[in-house]
Amino acid sequence: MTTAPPAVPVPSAPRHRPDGSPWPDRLWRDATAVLAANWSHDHTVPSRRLYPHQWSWDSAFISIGLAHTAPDRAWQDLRALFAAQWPDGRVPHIVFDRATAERDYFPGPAFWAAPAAPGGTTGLVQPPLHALAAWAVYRTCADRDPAAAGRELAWLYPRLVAQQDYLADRRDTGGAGLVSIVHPWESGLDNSPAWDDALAAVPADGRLLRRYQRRDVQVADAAHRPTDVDYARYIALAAAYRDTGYDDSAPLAFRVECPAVNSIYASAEQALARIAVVLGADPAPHHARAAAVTEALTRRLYDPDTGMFHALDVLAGARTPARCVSGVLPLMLPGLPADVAATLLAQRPVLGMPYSSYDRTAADFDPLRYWRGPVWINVNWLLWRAARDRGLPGLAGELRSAMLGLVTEAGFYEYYHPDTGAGIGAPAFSWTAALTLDLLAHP
Ligand code: 2M8
Repeated sequence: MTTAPPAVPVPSAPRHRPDGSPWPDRLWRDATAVLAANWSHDHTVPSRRLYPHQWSWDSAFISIGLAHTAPDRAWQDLRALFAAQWPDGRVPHIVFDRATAERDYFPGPAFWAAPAAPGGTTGLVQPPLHALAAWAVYRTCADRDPAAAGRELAWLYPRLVAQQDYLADRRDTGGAGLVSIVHPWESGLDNSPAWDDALAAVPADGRLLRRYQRRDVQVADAAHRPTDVDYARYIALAAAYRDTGYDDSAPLAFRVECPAVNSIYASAEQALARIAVVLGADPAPHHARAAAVTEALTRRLYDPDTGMFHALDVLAGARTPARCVSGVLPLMLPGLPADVAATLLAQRPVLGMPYSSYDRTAADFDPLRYWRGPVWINVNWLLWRAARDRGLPGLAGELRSAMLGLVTEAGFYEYYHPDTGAGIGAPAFSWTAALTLDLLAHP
């Protein structure tokens, strides 16, 4: 379904820098052009070279931006992803593009294939951001074509519910109502120091990397990517899960409760409650699960001594001491106790502005290596939304200016150097372009 480039309406809302001068008009046009160039048949790829397939939470972020310029593509991106949903409800973390060669991404479809599993996808998941995205796309599109937006929402709703039910029924390893991830890739914050302790228990078998070849370091700077030791562990974990037939009840070496994943999981229930009201369904179960997850998250992952949340290694029964941006993402949750929210807001000196992915004061803070220091637009966008929802216009304004400043100066990169603002990782990166559109549309 390759169609002509979409129309590009420029928002009428004023969009000015803090000093009153306007953000350049080219930002809107260039962001739109990045998304048009990354459109592939029926979905958007995160990056043509580094990530040439469809990624789950990328599609959620991307649809939020596309809603402003190409509503049909916004819905289509979500549809393509949910068309690949597994019978057990899981939404795969990658849907492989059949037209893309196996050698263009590792680990590709042949690596993930398992006898009883649906083909053409991985068996991992990513943060369930899609209900929030569906609601955001609906809000952007409903004024223009309410009937079409309502139809899309009605198609997605049962699938979004099944996605949440899979996580609730199959991933509550800790038994407290939180989701456990079984691989760092499931967090989306793949290389975060939050996983270092839990990963240390996973053997790093170098033979795995001799048998397979990393593709990422052929198309990106190796200093910006995970080390070979970490990558060997990623491959070992993925192969072990695959060899169980993606059985969540099998003994797996990595089971971690991540504050970011669980914040997004709870936020999804809030979005589903809003969607349910529009569709005439009952919002009460969604409100109930959102409240229960918020309570469990605070009880299990919050550390009053550091004033932030920390990932919990369920198998070892230990919280990581690492202070990562995931540890302040519970700001997304309206039900968070006010005193806890206040301590999260006080973490600015640790994480900086815009927020870095990791503690800037830590000895192993790395401004270049992905998720171990650099600034990411997607998590800053989530915090910007949280600040707006919490009635913190000062913080929301600072985050918006900081993000727009980065993309204006450097372009739409995958991530940014926290000190110099230089773009790192993949250029022409889809979620950065998409979320820029959303920032520009919301002064
Ligand atoms: C990165 O992850 C992939 C594996 O899923 C990779 O490194 O190959 C992460 O930043 C992840 O959050 C993102 O969804 C993906 C595609 O942008 O890239």
